[in-house]
Amino acid sequence: MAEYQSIYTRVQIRPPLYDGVPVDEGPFTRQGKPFFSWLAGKLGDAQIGPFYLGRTGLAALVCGIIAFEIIGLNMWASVNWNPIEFVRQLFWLALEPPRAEYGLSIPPMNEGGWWLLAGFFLTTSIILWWVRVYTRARALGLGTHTAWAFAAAIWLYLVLGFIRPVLMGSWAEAVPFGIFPHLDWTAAFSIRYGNLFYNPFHMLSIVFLYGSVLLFAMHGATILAVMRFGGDRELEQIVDRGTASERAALFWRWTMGFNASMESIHRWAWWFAVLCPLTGGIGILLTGAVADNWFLWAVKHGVAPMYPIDVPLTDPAAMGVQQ
Ligand code: 07D
Ligand code: 07D
Repeated sequence: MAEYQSIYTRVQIRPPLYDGVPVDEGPFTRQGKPFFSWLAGKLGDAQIGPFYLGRTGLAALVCGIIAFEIIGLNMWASVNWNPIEFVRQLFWLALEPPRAEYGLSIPPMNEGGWWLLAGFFLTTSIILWWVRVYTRARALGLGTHTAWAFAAAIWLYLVLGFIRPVLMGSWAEAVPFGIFPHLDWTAAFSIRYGNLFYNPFHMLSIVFLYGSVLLFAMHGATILAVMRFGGDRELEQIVDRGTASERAALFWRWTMGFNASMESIHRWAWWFAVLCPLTGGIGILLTGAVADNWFLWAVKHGVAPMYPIDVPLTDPAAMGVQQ
C-alpha cells in the first residue's frame, strides 16, 4: 500500500503484450512489435507500440515536417547558412510574416511568402491531426471529448494567425515563427493595444489557466491519496461509491466546504481547460475590432481608475535611489 505515497509511478504491470482491440482500420494496419520500457513505465504505461499512422496521420506528419523545414531553413538562411551561428542564435531566430504594405496579398518569398507557406502547411497539419484524433476516437468507440478540447486550442491558434489577420486585412498582424520572437510579438501586441491585462477576456482566460492548474493538482492529489481505498477505480465509483469516494468527499467538505463528485471533477477539468483558449480567442478577436486601447476601455467602463490630470505625479523610477 505504501507505494502509492511515492511521487513516481511505482506500479508497472507486465501482462502479455497486446496489440489492442481489433477495429476496422481501413488500408493501414498497426505497425511494429510492441515492447516494454521500464523508463516509459515510470512516467506512464510501460508498453510502447504498436503504431498506427493512417491516412490523415501520415498526411499531417508530412505537412508538419514541411512546415518545420521551411521555418528551420529560413532561420538558417538568416545567419548565412552558418551552422554554429544557427545553433547559437536558434532561440532568437525568426520567420516573420509579411510587412503591413502587402495586406492580404501574396508577397515575394523572401518578404513573408515563406511565412505564408509555412503557416499553410502547419495549419493543414494541425487540422489533419485533429481529424485523426476524432476518427481514432470513433474507431475505438470512444467519446470525442479530446477532439473538442483540441479544437478549442486550434480556435485560439487560428484567431492569432489567421482569423484576426484576415479581419484586420493584413498578414502583418499575425504571429512570427520563433521561440523568443513570438514572445516579443506577445509583449508588443499587449502594448500596442493599451495593456492586455485590462482585456476582460484575457482576465477570463487567466482564470481558467490558473483554475485548470489548481483543479489538476487537487484532483491528482485526491486520487493518489485515496488509491489505497480503491479510489483509483474512479469511474466505477461514479455510480457505485465506495469508501474512497466517501473519504475524499468528506476531506473536501472539511477543507473547502464543498466537494465535487467522481464524475463532476472531470467535467470541471474539461471545461476549465477548454474555456482557457476559448475565452482567450474571443479576447484576441475583440482586440482592434472592439477596443483599440484596453486601458482606456477599462477607464471608460469603470474597471481602471482615471488618473487626475491636474495632480503632478512623480515617476518613482525618476526619483533616484535614496541610500
Ligand atoms: C507542455 C505540451 C508539449 C508542447 C511543447 C511545445 C513547438 C515550437 C518552434 C518550429 C504547454 C512544442 C514547441 C512545436 C517549435 C519552431 C520555431 C504544452 C505542452 C513542448 N506557442 N508562449 C512557449 C507555442 C503563443 C507564450 C513554449 C506554439 C501565442 C509565452 C513553446 C504556439 C502566445 C510563453 C511555445 C504558441 C504565446 C510561451 C512552451 C501556437 C499567447 C513562454 C509551450 C501554435 C498564447 C513559453 C520561450 C508549452 C516559453 C512559451 C509554443 C502560441 C505566449 C516554444 C506551438 C502567440 C508567454 N510557447 N504563445 O510548454 O518558454 O506549452 O517560450 O499557437 O514563456 Mg507560445
Ligand atoms: C497557444 C493554443 C494554440 C496551440 C495549438 C497547439 C503544435 C505542435 C508539437 C507536441 C496556450 C499546436 C501544436 C504546433 C506541437 C509537439 C512536439 C494555447 C495556445 C493549437 N498573460 N497574453 C494569454 C497570462 C500578459 C498576451 C492566455 C498571465 C501581458 C497575448 C493566458 C500573465 C502581455 C495573448 C495568458 C499574462 C500578455 C495572451 C493564453 C501574467 C505580455 C494571447 C491561453 C501573470 C506583456 C493569449 C486573450 C492559452 C490570449 C494570452 C496568461 C500577461 C499578452 C491565459 C498568467 C500583459 C497577446 N495570456 N499577457 O491557452 O488568449 O495559451 O489572450 O502576467 O493571444 Mg497573457
